Amino acid sequence: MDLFDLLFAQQPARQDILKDVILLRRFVVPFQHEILADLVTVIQAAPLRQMVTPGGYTMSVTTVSCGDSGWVSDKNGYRYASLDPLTQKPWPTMPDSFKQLAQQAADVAGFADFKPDTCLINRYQVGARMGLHQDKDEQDFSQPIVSVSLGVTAVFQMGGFVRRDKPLKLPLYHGDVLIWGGESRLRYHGVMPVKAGSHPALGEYRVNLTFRKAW
Ligand code: MD3
Ligand code: FE
Repeated sequence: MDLFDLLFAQQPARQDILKDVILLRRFVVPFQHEILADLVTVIQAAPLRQMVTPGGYTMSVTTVSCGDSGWVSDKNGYRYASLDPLTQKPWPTMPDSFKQLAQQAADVAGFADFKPDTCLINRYQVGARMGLHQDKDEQDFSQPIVSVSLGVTAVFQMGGFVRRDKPLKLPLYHGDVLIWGGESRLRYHGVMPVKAGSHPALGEYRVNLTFRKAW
C-alpha cells in the first residue's frame, strides 16, 4: 500500500455527521466504472439543461433526471413530472446500478427499504453553486435521500430547520455518499461555489446524483 492508500484506509469509512445524517466516504469507488458507464447512457438519452426558478433565475447547475419522474422547475414552481418538458418523453429508466447503489448505501446507513423512484443528476462547473434550501417536493418525508458525489470536490453546507441556522461545512470527495433522513430529512442544505479543479474521470466537473422517493 502506498501512502495515499494508507491515509485513505485509516480514515473511517462511515461518519455520523449529525443525527440521521451519515457519510460513507468513497463508497462508490468499487462501483464507479458501472455507474459512470450508465451515467453516459442516461445523459445521451436526455440532455443536461439549466432550469429556471419560479423567481426567474437560471440555475447555475445543469440537471436531468432518470426514473419514474423527474424534478423540474419553471415559472410555475418546483415539482416532479412524469415527462421531460424538453422532449415530452418519459425520463430515461433508472439504471439498476444506480438503484442498487442507492439502496445499499441506505441499508448501510440504517435506512432499510429505501425505494428510490427518481434520480436527479446535477452537473456543477467551476463557480456553480446551490443556495440553502429544503427538499420538500416529495410526498413521503419518512423516506431518506441518498446523495452521491462524483468528480471535483465540493463543500456542502448542512444547516438546521430554519434558513438562518448557521450551516456546518463538509467537503465531499469523488465517491462519497451522504444519506439523510429521519429527524434530518428537512434540514436546509446547499453547495458552496465549486472551485476550479479536475478529476481523472470527470474532468473539470462535479456531478451529484440525488436519489429520492418522490411519489
Ligand atoms: C440534507 N443537491 O438537488 S444533496 C438538490 O450536491 C441538492 O447537488 C445536492 O441538494 C447536490 O436538491 C445534493 C445535498 C445535501 C447535503 C447535506 C445535507 C443535503 C442535505 C444535510 C442534511 C440534510
Ligand atoms: Fe437539496
